[in-house]
Amino acid sequence: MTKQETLAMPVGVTLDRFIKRQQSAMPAASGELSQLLRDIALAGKIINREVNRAGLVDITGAFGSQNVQGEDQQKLDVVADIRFLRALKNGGEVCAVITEEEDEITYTDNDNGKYVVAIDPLDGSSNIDVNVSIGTIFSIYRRVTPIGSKATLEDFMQGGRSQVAAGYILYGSSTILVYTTGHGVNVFTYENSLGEFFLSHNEICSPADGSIYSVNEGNYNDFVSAARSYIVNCHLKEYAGRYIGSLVADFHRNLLKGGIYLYPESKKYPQGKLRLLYECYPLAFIAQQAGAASTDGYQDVLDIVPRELHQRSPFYVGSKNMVNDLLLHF
Ligand code: P6P
Repeated sequence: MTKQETLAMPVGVTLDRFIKRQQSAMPAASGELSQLLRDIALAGKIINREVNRAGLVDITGAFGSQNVQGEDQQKLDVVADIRFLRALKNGGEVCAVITEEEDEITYTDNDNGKYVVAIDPLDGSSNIDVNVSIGTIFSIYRRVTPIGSKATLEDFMQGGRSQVAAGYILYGSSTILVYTTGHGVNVFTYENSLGEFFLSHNEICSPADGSIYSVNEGNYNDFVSAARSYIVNCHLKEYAGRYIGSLVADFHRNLLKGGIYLYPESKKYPQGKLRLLYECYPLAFIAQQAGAASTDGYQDVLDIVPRELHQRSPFYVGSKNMVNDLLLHF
């Protein structure tokens, strides 16, 4: 089977078989990344079950504590954080993790793990108790510090173009896992009755144009002027405003249908609200691989230089031609 045949697999193949076939198409692959992707998918299945049960077992309310963002931690946030950290620790392929829910690096005690992971275990958590779609966003790097040593900040400060894989899980009307390893973007839909993810969209190619814009217009007066000017442009073109308030849900719809998501810098968020390492970089990688684009208004998001773990960034992502139109306003 040629690499092209291997990579162009039929819809309906399971995630596990897809990962195996992709690995076989890359002789240098030794299986650790494949196993890491399986570990993430397993945690996603567990969170999917928790999200589906949330209304029944009272784990949707605020947990009382606050995360590094100063946001009330919803119980599902905490559950998701624990589940992903446990899956990554038990999987053995990861030596360290940064997560939105923890201030500092979390070490897995697997110092022989080749990879580090940056993750937002459950983004959009303010939507949890009103049954709106929420998501997990993850980014994977090969560590740069010596295997066997303790991971350091340097392993997480490699920059967006050093990601070896990135993806998201969207817990919505159906639960999907979307990821890239730099060879295109594929979508897997979860079949609850079988406990399996099945390939449902092969090699996504995002429309170059769109007529959907996603932004919280309530903050319009607070946005940087270039963003305000572009939003007026959207009004004049009679684009459809679609804003779920859950980044993964807005991103995924725009990726498939065409559109642009905007979270500009503002007086309230002078560096932007979204987090570079576990929200902007992974979605920017997926956008790039699907023929879409991203920017902070001044450069491709993947080229932003990371300085700290929970660094914020302005984030504009979506159809290539819409992002290019936006840049004309900066
Ligand atoms: P706002 C959720 O908190 C989140 O990080 C994204 O999922 C979402 O797009 C955005 O923030 C919503 O922020 O300020 O519009 O409520």
